[in-house]
Amino acid sequence: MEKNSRIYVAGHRGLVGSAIVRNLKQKGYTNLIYKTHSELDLTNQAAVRKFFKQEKPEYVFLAAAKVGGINANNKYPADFIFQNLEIQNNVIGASFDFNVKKLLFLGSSCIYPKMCPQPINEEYLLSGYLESTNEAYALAKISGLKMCQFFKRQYGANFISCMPTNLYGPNDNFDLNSSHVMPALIRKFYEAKVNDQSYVEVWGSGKPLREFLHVDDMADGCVFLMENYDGEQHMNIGTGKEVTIAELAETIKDIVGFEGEIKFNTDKLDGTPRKLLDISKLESLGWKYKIELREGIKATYKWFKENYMFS
Ligand code: GFB
Repeated sequence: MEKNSRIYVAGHRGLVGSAIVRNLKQKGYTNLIYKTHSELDLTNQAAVRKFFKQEKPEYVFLAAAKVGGINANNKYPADFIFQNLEIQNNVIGASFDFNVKKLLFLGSSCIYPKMCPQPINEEYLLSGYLESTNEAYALAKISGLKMCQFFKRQYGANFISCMPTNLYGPNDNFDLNSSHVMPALIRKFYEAKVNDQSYVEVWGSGKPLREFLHVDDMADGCVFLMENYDGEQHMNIGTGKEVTIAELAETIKDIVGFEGEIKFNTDKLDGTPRKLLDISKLESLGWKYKIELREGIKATYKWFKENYMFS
């Protein structure tokens, strides 16, 4: 990938896409192409093909998706599977038909079976039942990952995939009904502090374990893979470290400076008990994360206070 290569970042305003744009610019890539959702609806195949024909991207980061936390995934499975398959098929299909040199497809660690050995090795894919709360999203992402592998195997297309652990950072979704746990708790503890509330409600038992990777590390890993990896095997990306939701809540409570109580609402779902990724394959290529969890949460909280527009 040359510094003036035509690089399309699909989903450039989202959590991951915006971080990839920042990372590419920092590394001196000057010819970035992106379109807002209103300029280009990726669920519209004709519009996507017209865009690829006109813009002729050489490299594609497919970071656009319909995403959400446990609550959104559990409530809207048809939307999650249908819209993500539409987006993936349109972008991967157009990338093949318009001779894109390389495409990086982004998925998620929820593609792995609910109960599989930890840490989760890439080979465990499809070895057991999926977690029910995000089965729809997981099936879409598994299909995208496999589609890239099959285009590489059948046609020699250089389409690769990366499966990240739970991500967080600037430009995340802080809506309390559709967000992931990290932005949700940052907002909940912030609002509890400024409104002098007596407690913050945390969903579930607090017992599930989660791994968190800052999105700037995720973006750096994606650009590293685009620059250095051409294999058929999908690649896990994470930190290899996990915390319980209760520990996460205590950390965010401390960083925000909230002095009230934490209450666990066990009527809410826990979801997958653990999903710690085995990141040894990516580490063997020479890439490792940099941003530790506490430092990343402090930076995200600072961004949140300075940028979030409460709806
Ligand atoms: O981040 P999260 O929504 O998604 O939930 P998953 C992680 C854990 O945090 C669950 C708990 O056990 C939640 O019950 N939690 C506690 C909360 N308080 C809250 C809260 O206020 N909001 C939220 N959202 N969670 C997602 C998948 O699973 O992981 C997606 O559904 C994707 O498809 C994403 O794969 C990376 O980590 O459980």
